[in-house]
Amino acid sequence: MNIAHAAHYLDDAARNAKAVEQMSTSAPFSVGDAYRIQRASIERRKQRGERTIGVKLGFTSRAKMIQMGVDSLIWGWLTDAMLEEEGAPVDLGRYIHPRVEPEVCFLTKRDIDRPLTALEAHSYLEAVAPAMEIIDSRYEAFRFSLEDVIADNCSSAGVVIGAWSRDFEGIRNAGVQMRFDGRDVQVGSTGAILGDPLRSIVQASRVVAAASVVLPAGSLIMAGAATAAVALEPGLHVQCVISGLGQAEFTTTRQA
Ligand code: OOG
Ligand code: MG
Repeated sequence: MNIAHAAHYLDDAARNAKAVEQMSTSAPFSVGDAYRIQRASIERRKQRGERTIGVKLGFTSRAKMIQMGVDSLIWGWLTDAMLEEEGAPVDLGRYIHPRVEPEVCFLTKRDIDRPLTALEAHSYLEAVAPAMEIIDSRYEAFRFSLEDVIADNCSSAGVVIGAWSRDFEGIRNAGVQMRFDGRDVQVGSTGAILGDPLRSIVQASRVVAAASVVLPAGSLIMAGAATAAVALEPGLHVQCVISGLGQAEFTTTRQA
């Protein structure tokens, strides 16, 4: 596997919003190489002026593992270019085949530079918010192996974050609704995320420490979707409501 070549291939697919063939079907590669490709593609983004603002976890719920047929926890990078303004129109033109999923987002207040225990996790957090991730696999038909999706920065494409709160207890087992135009399209519980979304902090600390990365204070951590993801189309009002925590919303458009 040529790491730089693969990173270029996936980065171009993202920039041009044009799907490409899965890589692992023609040339299998390791999970280690997949993370090397991911890292190299993030370096390309940084060279264009993007800034990393945190990390996201994937496949932290059964619903997501079943939907995508992958059952290992994965992680990827979030950059400032992925932030979509909450409450505002999102232009789907820069996406290939976007899907939205309901998530919980954490904001850290201390550097994370080692594996944390569940008891410590709390003291590393500044705030929590209802959020949505817009995922957009760069692979045709949204189909991939574990290695493919890691190399593709775990389908990361867009993030919408609602109002911040400090109610870390209230999010442990809260009802989750994803709504399109006021209709529920997915319902679930934050408890579906690793049994407790606060565990995503423990998991995130483990994966970054294993990669010898320090996650600076002020980083975002997306805990992973509580339900399966739903395909987006233009002209929708999209809302994620988390009981007791609040909501995040956006509308979709497609500019010609
Ligand atoms: C991979 C990303 C998974 C999550 O929240 O589980 C993910 C994908 O489903 O394309 O973001
Ligand atoms: Mg996600």
